[in-house]
Amino acid sequence: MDVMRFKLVLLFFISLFMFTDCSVENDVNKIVITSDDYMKFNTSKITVKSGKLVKLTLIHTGVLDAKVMGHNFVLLKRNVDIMDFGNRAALASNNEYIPIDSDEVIVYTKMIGGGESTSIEFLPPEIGVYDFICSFPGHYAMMKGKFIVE
Ligand SMILES: [Cu+2]
Repeated sequence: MDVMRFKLVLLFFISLFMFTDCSVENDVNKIVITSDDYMKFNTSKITVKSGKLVKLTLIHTGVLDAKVMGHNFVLLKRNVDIMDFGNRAALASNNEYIPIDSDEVIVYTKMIGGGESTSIEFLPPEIGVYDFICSFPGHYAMMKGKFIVE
């Protein structure tokens, strides 16, 4: 292979790599949410682009154990009553605080304690506004927000 052809081939692969890298970034909704020992999420509004994979990471920046200050991220379907759901979730300690056989949840993370993090990937639901909460007993009152698909 002569030098010219080698350079062309090299250029081709470099551009391919750059293009791939770029498009991957643009095709993913990368979301990072933090939570703490004070029963709070760092945000009450998450906006994602329709049709693009969501990579959501939940971080617990506190030190308290999951048994006393556990947090998760639960994305609810539309028209789900948060208080009603939250009260039933509180009884489901043996199921990550998700009511067994519930069809009200789009997606949820596992329950984590201080110093831990967890990630999930999912395709967003159809365009609209949804509620997200932490379903640890009593937390939904403070730990909730809007998940907007646009
Ligand atoms: Cu919580």
